[in-house]
Amino acid sequence: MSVLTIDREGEIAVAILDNPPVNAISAEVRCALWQAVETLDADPGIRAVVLVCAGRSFIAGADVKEFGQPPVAPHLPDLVARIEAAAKPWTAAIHGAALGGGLEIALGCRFRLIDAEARVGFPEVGLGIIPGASGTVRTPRLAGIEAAVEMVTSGKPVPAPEALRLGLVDAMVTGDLRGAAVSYAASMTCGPLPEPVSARPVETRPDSYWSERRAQLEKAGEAAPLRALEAVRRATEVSFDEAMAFERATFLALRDSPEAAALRHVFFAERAALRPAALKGVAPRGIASVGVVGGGTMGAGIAAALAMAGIPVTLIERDAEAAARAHAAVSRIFEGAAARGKLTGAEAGALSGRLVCTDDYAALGHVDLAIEAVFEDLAVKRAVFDDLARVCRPDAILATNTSYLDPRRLAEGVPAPERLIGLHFFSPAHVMKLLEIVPLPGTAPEVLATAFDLARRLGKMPVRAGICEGFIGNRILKRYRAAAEDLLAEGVPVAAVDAAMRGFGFRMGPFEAQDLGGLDIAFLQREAARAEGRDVPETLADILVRAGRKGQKTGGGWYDYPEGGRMPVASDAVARLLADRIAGGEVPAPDAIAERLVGAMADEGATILAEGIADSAAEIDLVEIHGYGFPRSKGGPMHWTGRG
Ligand code: T1G
Repeated sequence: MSVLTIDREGEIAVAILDNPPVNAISAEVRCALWQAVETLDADPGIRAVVLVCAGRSFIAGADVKEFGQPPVAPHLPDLVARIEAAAKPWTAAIHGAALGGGLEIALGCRFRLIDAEARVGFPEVGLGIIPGASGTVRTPRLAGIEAAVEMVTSGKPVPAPEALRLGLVDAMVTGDLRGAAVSYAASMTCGPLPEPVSARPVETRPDSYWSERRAQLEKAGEAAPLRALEAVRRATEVSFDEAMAFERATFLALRDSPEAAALRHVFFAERAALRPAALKGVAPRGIASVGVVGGGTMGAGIAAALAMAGIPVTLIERDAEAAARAHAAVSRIFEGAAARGKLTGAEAGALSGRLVCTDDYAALGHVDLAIEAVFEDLAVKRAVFDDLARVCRPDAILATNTSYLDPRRLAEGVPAPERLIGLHFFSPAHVMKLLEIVPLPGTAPEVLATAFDLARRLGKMPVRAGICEGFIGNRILKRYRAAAEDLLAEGVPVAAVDAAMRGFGFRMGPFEAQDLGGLDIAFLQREAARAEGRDVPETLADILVRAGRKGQKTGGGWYDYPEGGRMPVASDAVARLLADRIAGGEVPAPDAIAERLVGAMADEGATILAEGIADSAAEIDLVEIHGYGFPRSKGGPMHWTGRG
């Protein structure tokens, strides 16, 4: 079936693009559109053309799957120019989203209509590239320089009303978009046509404008937005054709960069993770209400995430006072979301009003799913599961949020084990996207499918993890920290390790992160394992914790924090405490330090993969990106070391 069919409504041709799932611009689509321009230009019975798309959306951009191959003619910039120069003017009818090359094709049309619910944008920087078919050159001519800079450097889509206000589109439609576009094309092509966008003038801005915007973008440390800014600036300072040549050269150079390859890897990995092939055809259960046991940091965050996704929540605490504290904690999360503009004040108030916090377990009698998020202790969690088995419906799914315990031990004796599952949220649970989903040996496929469906509703990034200590993420974290301590033992200063990992793209290095979170958390887990008789070698962190150095909260950990502040300084005390564990040695270059630590993460990832704890290297990358701050533009440890 052709990707493009032509209907006729009187003298108006309606070109219907149908390239599921999102009308991406493949080579076939480019050829079909080019041929349509030629054919319709030569058709004496046609006065104008309307371009509509079948399916859920207008064109979502160039076909990212083609990026690894040499570009094939007709190239998109040439197609956009061909549409713009068509003898029969084209009108784009945008529904869903017109993104990247899709918006560029629309800008090549003489008119643009948009459905009121649709959005337009240039997400290219999210793929480590910039618009490559006139987005940085036509947009400033149509919507002005400030709007063009914001769109191409942020990658954020613009809703229909804003697109209309900016002049990106000519009319906004509610209802029959195709009919409105045909009428619009028929009426607007009776008289003189507006100038093609490429022929319109563009303003200029002083150097100070560009240097201010550059300074803002440099803080984020990503290359593509800076290159996009350059391209828009060039569009205001040289001819249209020169600007197009600069944009195209910049796009092609970035498209072949390691960062762009990494971001494409993540793009496809995320989509595959949200809909795992193993669950194809397995219908999830509906989750209409959820119980959360435990109103501490994790429980409150989980309850907030559920409530903000529109799922009624009942939170259980041990007594009325603790329940009230939990209600206040969750309400503060809603208020914080409102302060950041993610909710209105009224929405935050309504969510708080609907949240049920109680010490009465019977309140969980109706829930479809109950999640325990109590203290990380086997006996405490086992008791909660016993209570849940007693009060919840016999078919209610029971989940544990444990991060280190073996879910099989928690589930011993719980009736209907097929409904048990691990849902490992990351703190703060209403912010962190990663959700490790840990099925038990007897977990029913529909329960697993329900967990993935819940993750999608929460806007989380779900990854199936097998049962082992630390599942995927915390197991790699342990290896990462051990490798960092090995560098210390070789004489590399704490600050040099942290600086190297910040330079690689992490927000914090391994030592400063431990100081922030507290060294004692992992210390207590090692001590518990030792108490069970397991062989857990002493770590350098153990020495610090035993000396009372637990991190920022005790005024010192790997660093000192003088005057109770949060500014780290190198610690003589640490040097003394570890003196007999640290040999002298030369300090490797930052890249070598990063290579060593990322390599250690990837080595552990390879073992995790071999053991079947993870289903793919790409999912290990997603765990590290969405749970541990691995820089997205490096693709994850497996991708970056060539194992992804
Ligand atoms: N190319 C190829 N496949 C794509 C695609 C694309 N651009 N966009 C989506 N898909 C696939 C996706 O892999 C998934 O496949 C299915 O479509 C549904 O996607 C020259 C150079 C459009 C908002 O970056 O943001 O144009 O897993 O699950 O949640 O200047 O997809 O089903 O096999 O995300 O409804 C710029 C990327 C490209 C847009 C829809 N465009 N896509 O979201 O569905 S570069 C983008 C999205 C460019 C020009 C430059 C979203 C969506 P599968 P989905 P969704």
